[in-house]
Amino acid sequence: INNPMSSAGTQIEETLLTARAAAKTVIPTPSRIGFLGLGIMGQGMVMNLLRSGHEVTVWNRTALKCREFVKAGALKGNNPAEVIQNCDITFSCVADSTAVKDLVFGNSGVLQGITKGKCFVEMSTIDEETMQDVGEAIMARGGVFLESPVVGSRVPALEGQLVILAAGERKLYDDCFSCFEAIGKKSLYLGADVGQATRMKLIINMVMGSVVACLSEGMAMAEKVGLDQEDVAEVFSIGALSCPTIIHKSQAILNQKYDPHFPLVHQQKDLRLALLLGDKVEQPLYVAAAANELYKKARRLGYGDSDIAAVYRAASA
Ligand code: NA7
Repeated sequence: INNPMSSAGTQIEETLLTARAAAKTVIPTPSRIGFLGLGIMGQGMVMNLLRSGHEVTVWNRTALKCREFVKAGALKGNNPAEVIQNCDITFSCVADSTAVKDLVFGNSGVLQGITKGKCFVEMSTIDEETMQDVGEAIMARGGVFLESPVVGSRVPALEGQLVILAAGERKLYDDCFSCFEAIGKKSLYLGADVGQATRMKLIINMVMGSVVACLSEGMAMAEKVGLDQEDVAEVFSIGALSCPTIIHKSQAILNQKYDPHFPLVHQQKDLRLALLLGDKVEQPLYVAAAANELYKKARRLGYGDSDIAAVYRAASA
């Protein structure tokens, strides 16, 4: 009944349908684009690259996830090295630092495909040291490197409304113009210093994780003191706290709908990484540290693959 392959297939078909609904005019670069990682974020980004007329070669660890994208016009690479060899600019968006290291330094990995002038753009949210190691390794082989984590979750990825944060080689940032146009509503170049974009992304996600954790505690307390959670959500939606995160996550809590827009396990990773960054620069992070504990508890309760709104389960346990 619970065949993960067939459920992956259904989710991807839904992704394709939603992505088709978005419309944008982009003049695609003639460069051949590679994309490694067809998770929640990669799926939306690749569809928007294809829709805007880019030539895209995809690869994913679980190869089955490539199928719908090939049907939609993508080419398929057999491994990361082959994608790099066949493309001019290759993007990567995978789970975490371990995944990035496997992908870049592993057998038939990115590094093996890098030759002089090959361009690699790392979009995953990882620790700055790994990002810098990857950048140095790419450049040591004559490649060109840009880090570009993105702000936004499943729906902004599908609708081409991400915010792209970039640092590294300026020319590569410029060469990515049509790709960033296709996947995002805004891109920012934060300088040549690789790590700056990651730092910005971690701060944004640290604040978001703390906000959603606090919302969960508020909703849990509302129930304990006999308030109707629907009333609380309504007051949020009309007051000064009315913003997409509070509105969508309070609705998710009300409806107990935790299908992943932003997997909880990734939110906890980002809090953990933000805490490490705070440690380095002696910045106290009391609120984020407490929020991190709540997400850890939610993971322990089995909600790692659910949406971050499931942190409510830990708050209300
Ligand atoms: P998902 O939906 O959890 O997808 C994770 C992706 O990472 C998916 O394509 C995985 O492949 C891939 N992955 C995980 N581990 C590995 C290893 N070891 N090697 C290669 N590929 C791997 O994440 P999102 O799309 O929501 O997020 C991606 C990033 O953007 C993340 O850093 C977020 O914080 C922001 P699979 O399909 O499981 O074979």
